[in-house]
Amino acid sequence: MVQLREKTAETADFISIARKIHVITKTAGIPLLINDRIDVALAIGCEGVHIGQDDMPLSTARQLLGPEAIIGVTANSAEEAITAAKAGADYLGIGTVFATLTKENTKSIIGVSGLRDILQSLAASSETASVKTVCIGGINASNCQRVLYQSATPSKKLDGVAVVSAIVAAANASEATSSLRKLIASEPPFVNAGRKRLEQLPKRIELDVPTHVKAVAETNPLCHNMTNLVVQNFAANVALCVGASPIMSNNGLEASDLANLGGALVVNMGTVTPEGLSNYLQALRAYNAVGGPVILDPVGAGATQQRRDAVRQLMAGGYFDVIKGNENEIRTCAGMSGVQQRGVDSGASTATMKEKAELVKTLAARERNIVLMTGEVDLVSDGHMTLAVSNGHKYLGNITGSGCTLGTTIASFLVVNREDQKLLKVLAGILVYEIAAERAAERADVKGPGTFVPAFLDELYRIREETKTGDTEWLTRAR
Ligand code: 3NM
Ligand code: MG
Repeated sequence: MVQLREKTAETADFISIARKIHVITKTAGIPLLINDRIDVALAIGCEGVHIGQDDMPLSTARQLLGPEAIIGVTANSAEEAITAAKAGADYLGIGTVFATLTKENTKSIIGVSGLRDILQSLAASSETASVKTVCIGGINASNCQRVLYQSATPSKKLDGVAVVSAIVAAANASEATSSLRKLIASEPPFVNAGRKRLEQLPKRIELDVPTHVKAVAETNPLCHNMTNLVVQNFAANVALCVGASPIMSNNGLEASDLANLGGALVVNMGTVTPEGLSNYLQALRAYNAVGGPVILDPVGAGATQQRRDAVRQLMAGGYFDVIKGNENEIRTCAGMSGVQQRGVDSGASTATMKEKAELVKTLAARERNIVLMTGEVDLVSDGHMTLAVSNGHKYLGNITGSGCTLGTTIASFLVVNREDQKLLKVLAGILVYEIAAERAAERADVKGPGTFVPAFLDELYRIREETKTGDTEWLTRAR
């Protein structure tokens, strides 16, 4: 549909523009709606109007335009959406999804999770469940597929998207429109791999885990780390030991070339700066565009305002296949208020295992990805099934970068066997990593955290070499 949105023209000019456009849309068989101005719609006899919350009430517009007219209403909250749907709106324009320069005085930026909440509220009642919906605000070719995918609830999803600048500010409006149409009719590149849901923890774990360990060792997948300056060296060594091919680059400009080489990306915001953040966002878009797996390590996410903002922008800026963090970091990602974190340590928790598992599962279901909360017991969920892993060793908490390099390991595992379930590959990465730590800590030459680090690298390497030859005894330690 075309909506004519004209905020400054005199009425006579508005009507004249509208008439000309209506000739075009009628020829194409496409409805034309007028924004706000019922009088203009009546004057030219077009198909309907779009009204905002501060415009003429829907019931009055309906009286004036009749039952056949298409009337759309702007909704910024679940309450507004439900009211408009019950009052007989034909569709809702839900927004503002992302900050946009196109409209002044947008009420609030609801993000993809706000959009999803509104769709869920509409789905809850039969009176509102069938209203058509589009989202609006900052939607363009780079994010429309992800927004449609991540906002979808099991019972209601968007019918489409509404855009202004993505078409009218494009060099070629016609090409931009057909490209958007193609995009929204297909799923984003990142859903194709690993989307089969894991229905139960398979007996196959003894088979699956070694398969993935071998695949990493044999194919040396590229693992692109945008990581903090504390762990660059260690992360590169861990990647090499599990069999991946690491590249450490924080330069967003080369991310597109790297993404095209078919690897995975780790975004670790341990030493985030404003410039770093824009590099991460650029890289995230590049990997999303080709469906390359991306893992977010929101280091110290709740510690400072800068970090909270960075997490929000990253999660709004693209799709992460995996979000991995400690309890506080995961809470921050879930957008819970009142999370104050000291430094990057996880701090003491008062939550029960059940509450933590619920949080992990809810966030994964909301983001339609995998969420891993590390701790003494690691909890990992795809939004349907949640697994607990209790391997590992306390030395991992006494050295720097153990969380970050787990992210690197998992990223390396996400690249291989692309059709297989992501949850199993994440599990494989965790098990290799934590069982290597247990074996290292038990070695007679390991006296503490200092001697642990090289022994840990050795054990990562040994586990992969053993697995290559078919020796999977190490996996019997999995808990
Ligand atoms: N309504 P662009 S946002 C017209 O939130 C309009 O209700 C909005 O423009 C709302 O696609 C918006 O260029 C502008 O971001 C959308
Ligand atoms: Mg309006």
